Amino acid sequence: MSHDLDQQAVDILSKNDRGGFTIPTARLYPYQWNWDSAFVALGFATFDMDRAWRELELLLEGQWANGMIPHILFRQNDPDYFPGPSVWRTPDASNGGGKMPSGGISQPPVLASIILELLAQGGSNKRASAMFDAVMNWHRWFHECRTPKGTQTIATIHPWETGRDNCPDWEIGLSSMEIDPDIEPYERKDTVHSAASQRPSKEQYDKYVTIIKFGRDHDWDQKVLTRDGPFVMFDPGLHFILLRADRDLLMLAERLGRNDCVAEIQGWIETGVAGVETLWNPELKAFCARDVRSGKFSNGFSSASALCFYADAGSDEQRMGTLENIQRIGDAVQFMLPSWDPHHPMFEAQRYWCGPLWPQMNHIISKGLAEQGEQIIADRIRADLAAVIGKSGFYECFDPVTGSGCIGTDFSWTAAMWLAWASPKRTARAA
Ligand code: 9WN
Repeated sequence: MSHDLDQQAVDILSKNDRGGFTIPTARLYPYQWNWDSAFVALGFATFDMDRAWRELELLLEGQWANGMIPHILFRQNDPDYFPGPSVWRTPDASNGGGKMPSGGISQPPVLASIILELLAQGGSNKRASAMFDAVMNWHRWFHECRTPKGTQTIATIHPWETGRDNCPDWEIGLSSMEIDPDIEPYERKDTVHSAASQRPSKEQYDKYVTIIKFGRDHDWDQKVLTRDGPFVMFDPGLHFILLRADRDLLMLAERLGRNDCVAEIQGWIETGVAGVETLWNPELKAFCARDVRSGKFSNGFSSASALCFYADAGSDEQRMGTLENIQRIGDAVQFMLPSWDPHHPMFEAQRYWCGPLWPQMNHIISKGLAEQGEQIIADRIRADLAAVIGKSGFYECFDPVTGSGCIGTDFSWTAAMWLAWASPKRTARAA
């Protein structure tokens, strides 16, 4: 069976390959997405290292002059997806944007960490060196443009930027904003390609589009969006992923002889470590999202809360509290780790980021736990992903109670995470 799944995973990556970049899945997501591509590169690296680098090189083609790497690159217009380039209306290269139309927000910056992994697997220093400055500029952009009022904690201005679109984490920020009555009428496409019961609500979409309108109305000035935008929340996902990526970027700088960048990166790591305190919710004993303006914490444990190990952040007490939450949740579901706490009233086992488990998130969560000595839980998270893929196939995400697949089929990052991490063949090699 595992041989068949290995081959199926390779076939999915080939099928979703659009000539150097990979779409997440046909119809539902017909463009290149930022963190999807980074994870996909790990899958390609198991059988075609050159193609793995190519994926990342094409992602960098969309970088804006200010350093931001957008969440979606629109190389062509595809009517299957909403909101497309005509809705985002981002600036072109002569006005500070990128070489092609794109989203006006970013996504979790896993890129530096993936480049380091490719190098560890024998990838080329030359190709990594060619990307180094671009990645450095992207991290600088995050530290300058997503730290409201000079705080040390990374915030987001749009739920889509976090990659965890409709996680209940964002309820505080979304409920305190109004839907702009002047948003243009629109037709959703996601609910044509997948079950509406598993996708975000209409009210959430109206708010997502309201934030896009604000961005357009302010020429996508990223500092204005973080200062005055309708939605500004601290995100443990972005914060921990960037902190880990800063640590990995430091190793890259040392390995590639970029001593000129070392002090700047070390400064980012110092503020990143200090900035985790803002995210600590003592009531829940967990790192939680937090509304920047009201200071109110999200009141649930999300999969992003579990990323403190991956970032090597938090005190012993904070890590212990986090572990207790992970264990409690592990006892409540058959397949770890759900994206939202199953004991919370907003848990929904099949609705997008309100419960399902996600292959790419669980990969980095498990990696962090293993690095910090929590091998048993780390192994269970990997075995559970292998089990749900074996049971249901290469879905976008999975019901943590039954293991059934949700939303996108033949999904690229699921195939990549199988090849790079969950496949028994891979496990045998790692042992
Ligand atoms: C918006 C592509 C992306 C992922 C995100 C996931 C979903 C998009 C959407 O799909 O978001 O970016 O339209 O729902 O939440 O993590 O990168 O797979």
